[in-house]
Formats: sequence, structure tokens, C-alpha cells
Amino acid sequence: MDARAGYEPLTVERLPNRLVGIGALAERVGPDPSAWTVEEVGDGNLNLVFIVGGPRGTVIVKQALPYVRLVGDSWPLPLYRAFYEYHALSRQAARAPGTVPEIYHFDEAQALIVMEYLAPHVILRRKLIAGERVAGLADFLGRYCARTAFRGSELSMPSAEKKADVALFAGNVEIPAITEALVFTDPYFDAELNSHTEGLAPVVAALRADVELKVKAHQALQRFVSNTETMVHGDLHSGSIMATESECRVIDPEFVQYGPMGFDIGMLCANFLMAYFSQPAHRDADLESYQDWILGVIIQLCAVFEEEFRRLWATERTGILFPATLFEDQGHESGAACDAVLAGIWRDAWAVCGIEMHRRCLSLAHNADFEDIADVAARAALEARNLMMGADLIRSAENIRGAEAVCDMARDFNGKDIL
Ligand code: SR1
Ligand code: MG
Repeated sequence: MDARAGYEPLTVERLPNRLVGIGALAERVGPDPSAWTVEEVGDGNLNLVFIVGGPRGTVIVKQALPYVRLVGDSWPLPLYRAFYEYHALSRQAARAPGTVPEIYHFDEAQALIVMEYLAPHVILRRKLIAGERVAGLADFLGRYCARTAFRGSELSMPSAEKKADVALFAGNVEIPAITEALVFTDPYFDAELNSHTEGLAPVVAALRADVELKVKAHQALQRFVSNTETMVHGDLHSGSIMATESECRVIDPEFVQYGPMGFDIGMLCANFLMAYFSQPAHRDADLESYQDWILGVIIQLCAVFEEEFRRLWATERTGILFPATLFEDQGHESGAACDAVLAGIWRDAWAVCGIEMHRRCLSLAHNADFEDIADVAARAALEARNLMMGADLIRSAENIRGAEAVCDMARDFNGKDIL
């Protein structure tokens, strides 16, 4: 862990006097700190998050803690993740304009970012649990994933710039290491921090006994750690998206790294699938139509991803990969090359999707979609569907024929009594 001289975690009481000297903050909230209101609202697993309001407006102050908040100071975690989050946000803002909160100030020593307060946005996961729809969600997310994937790769970026970026973000070691363990590894053995819902033991035992599955999961990890094709958000679940009825932003990219282009969209689809499988415990009325809406989001977001990726391929392919000099300038179409790149993206995405569906029920850091279900037997039955489908996705990732096929699988598992 990096120990920063002078670093001190903020408190609600001390924040105004400690931060009043930050011009960008005082400008937006008001110059008199005694008029500020401060609320700590961090409900994630790692950081402090304060809403700071005043006569002129409201901002968010996010500060990293030197340990995993979810677990406590027995699990130290580097403060430097705020540095990588700051740089990730600036790149996402350039590559996918309008998709992330605006940054007003960054203090590296305090591991602190002052950024735009998003209102009336709420965490998308909460909306999905409440059965709320978000207009334009799939289009927004499909474009975000395609633009960040394409524009952060050597399909688009000058190679020297991309390599410098890979080197910069390679310093973010311990945070992706959480993903390497919690996401790709711990679900598949009896790891110390694991837990699962009572009643799932037979399903969990079957998954952990499946050597072929473990091989596939770790082939996906091998690609995650060694394929630096683009800058990924690294933790793109429904808790990393804020939304109103019709507006969205992506937040919280501290798990940023250069990794496979299919990683973010795969993790995202997994979180929609878990929202889908958990719905029978959250509502009776409107159940079928809301579940259909969620699957529609998956299909549309994948379609928009492909469409936008192909558009960028045709209009922004300025990097060293598959250049026009090698294809169009020789009178050769590059469409087959684009198809092949997309096939690799989807292979990675569907494997990650299945793995994420496993880790949120088996490892540390479960998701509220399932955890909020008080009836343990009902939760276990729904999680079993999710776990079995995850295994099928991992096993067949390279042969899946698109998001429609994935949603057909989801409908099929949604009707199964597995336990
Ligand atoms: C110890 S951190 C657990 C999880 O929280 C973050 O949001 C990531 O999803 C991570 O895997
Ligand atoms: Mg997070």
C-alpha cells in the first residue's frame, strides 16, 4: 500500500474547513464553509463519497480509503486508485463525450476527486430492483462501450500514445488484482471470503467440480491480464451507472486497466441478466413485461455496440491495426476483418458475462438484486438459474450466436426449477 504523507480521511464535520481552500469547490458550492451541508453517502465497497451543498450548488467529493471499506483495515488497498480513476475519467470523457461526470478538482495526496453532482440520477441497480425503466439506456450504454473500446485501442489511437497509456495504467496493480481473484478465481474453489445462499450447495459443488469450466474461466483470465487492447472501465455493473428516467452516466472507473475490448460489455450484460433472474422476487404485477424490457435492453445494447463499432471502423480507423493502406487502398474490403475482431470481442464478452454471474453469487461482494431477497429459499432458486446459465455461457462463449441467443437461454433458464 502507498502511504501518502499528509493523507487524512475526511469526515462530515471536518470536510468544510479542510476543503474550503479548493477554489473549484468553493466556486461551485459557495465561499463560506459554515453554509455548506455535507452528507456521506458512499454505499459502495471501497470509498468515502460526500455530497457537499451550499448556496451556489452541489458537488460530489470522493475520497479513497487506504483499505477495503467492505472488509475493514485488515485488507489494505492503495490510495493510488484515485489517480487512476481521475485519469480514466478524463479519457472516457474524451473518447465518449457526455458519458461521465465532469471533474472539477483532483488532489493526489488526499486521493480525492471533486466532481459533478448528478441529480436526480440514482444508481441503476436500484432502478432495476424497483422495476423502473430508463429511456435510451441501451443506446447510451452500447455507444459508450463501443466508443471507449474502439477509441482506446490501436484501431484508433497512435501506437506510441496507446503504449504510453498502457504503461501508465499498468501501475494500477492491486485493484485489478481484486478482479483477478474475486471475479475469475474465487468462485471456483472454497476461497476464504466466499459465501453463498443456503440451499445452493449442490449447484456450487457441481460448478467447482467442473474442470473444463475452470479451464475456460482461467483462459478468460489469461486474456484479461495479458490482452491490453483497450482501456476498460473494469467494473461496469449496474452500480457503476447512474440514471434518471431518460439520462445516464457511467461512474467509478477505479478498476481501470488496459484489457480485452469485450470485458466491459460482458460484465454489463451479466448485471442485466442478474437483474432479470431476480425479478420474480421483486414484483408480481408487470413481471413478464419488465423482464422482457430487461432482455430488450441487452439485445439493443449489443446491437448498438456492433453498429457503433462498425461505424467507427469505417470512419475512425486511424491506428496501426487493419489500416486502409492494407485493405481499402489495395481494393480490398475490410468488412471480414471487422467481423473477425467483433467475433473475438463477443467470445470474450460472453465468457466474462458468465463469470460475473458466478462471482456475484459465490465470491465476496454479492449484488443487491439477489441479496435484497429476504426469502432465502426463493433467493437460492433464482440464483441457481443464474449460476447454471453462467456456466453455459462460459462453456459455449465462442459459439454463441448473438445477444438474441443469450436472451433465449435466459428465458429457458428462467423457467427451470433447478434445486
Ligand atoms: C473488495 S471490492 C469488491 C467489489 O467491489 C467493487 O465494486 C468491485 O466490483 C469489486 O469486485
Ligand atoms: Mg465501484
